[in-house]
Amino acid sequence: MSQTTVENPKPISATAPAVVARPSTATGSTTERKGLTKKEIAADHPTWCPGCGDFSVLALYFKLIEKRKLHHEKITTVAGIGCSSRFPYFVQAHGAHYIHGRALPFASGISLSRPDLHVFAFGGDGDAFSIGGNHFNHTARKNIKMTYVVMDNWVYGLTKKQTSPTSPLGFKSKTDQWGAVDYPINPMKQAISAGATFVARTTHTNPNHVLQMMEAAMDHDGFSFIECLSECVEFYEGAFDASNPRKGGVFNLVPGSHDVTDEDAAYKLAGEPFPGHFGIFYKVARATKNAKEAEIIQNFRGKVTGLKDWQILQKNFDRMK
Ligand SMILES: Cc1ncc(C[n+]2csc(CCOP(=O)(O)OP(=O)(O)O)c2C)c(N)n1
Ligand code: SF4
Ligand SMILES: [Mg+2]
Repeated sequence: MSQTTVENPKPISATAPAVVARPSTATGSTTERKGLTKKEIAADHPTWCPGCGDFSVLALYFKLIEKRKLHHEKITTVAGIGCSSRFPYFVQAHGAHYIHGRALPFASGISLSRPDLHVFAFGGDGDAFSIGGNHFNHTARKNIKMTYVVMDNWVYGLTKKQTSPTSPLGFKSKTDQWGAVDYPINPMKQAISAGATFVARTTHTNPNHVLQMMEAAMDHDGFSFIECLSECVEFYEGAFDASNPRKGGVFNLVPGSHDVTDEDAAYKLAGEPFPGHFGIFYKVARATKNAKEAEIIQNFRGKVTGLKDWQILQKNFDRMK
């Protein structure tokens, strides 16, 4: 099963300088385009509760944009509904705060029609695995190029404490006053089994690691999924203490010997009891839907040379009569 071993990334180096040198012009002068600064990319002040883990994820997204010198026309930020899904409001860039559970179909449309930019989707455990569960599975199996960060807080935060699909058994909430009785979803297993080609796990309490995972996910040619633990201090305080060394927990990286192309080994990691390991569990190369569709379009265009796009479309409609 294993082919070449793709390593979990090495620790990140210092942030690169913020000025991009562009190729010299014919006149010999150099056009410089500065990368976006945090100030330029930050929009409204986030309305999250003080101490919410989502702040950390947003800050690291800004850092990623700064570090990788992503310009406005090269990124878009999409989300569904939930506290975590407010994310695009706080980013001064193209994006959409879309329908509950429907971030991925919307993001898929952008990804398939705009291969020149990278789509980031953000959302919560409810948005991803309850109402959006079907879309998650299908986007993963189609391997549509984008990065999906699920800010998992094991609860519905926005609607004030209902049991979510990732809430552990026994969790007392407004919908399970005597404790949750339904077996929770394991996001990592779900992603691997659905066909995601990049599956990683991180936590908001380790900023360097979040950034590393976001960078690696963005560089992956396919559907890249990150489960990022993000504490809801209002309705599930202390949920992830066991993974936080500052709270007496342990943060263990995926062992260096782990082969990320080995699906069985990835399941094994995913099945470990909390807090488990953090890092890239699974990463394989498989043709994206983007590439397959582009090939179909190119082949078709080859057969109808000389026609404009609207004429090809007209021909298609005529044929359907
Ligand atoms: C169609 C629809 N159903 C239900 C809701 C109510 N609702 C809004 S957010 C949410 C759950 C959000 O939970 P999660 O995705 O975990 O986000 P969090 O707030 O925890 O970050 C629900 C049930 C809605 N807005 N739309
Ligand atoms: S309710 Fe929870 S998830 Fe929502 S902003 Fe507050 S701390 Fe964050
Ligand atoms: Mg949630």
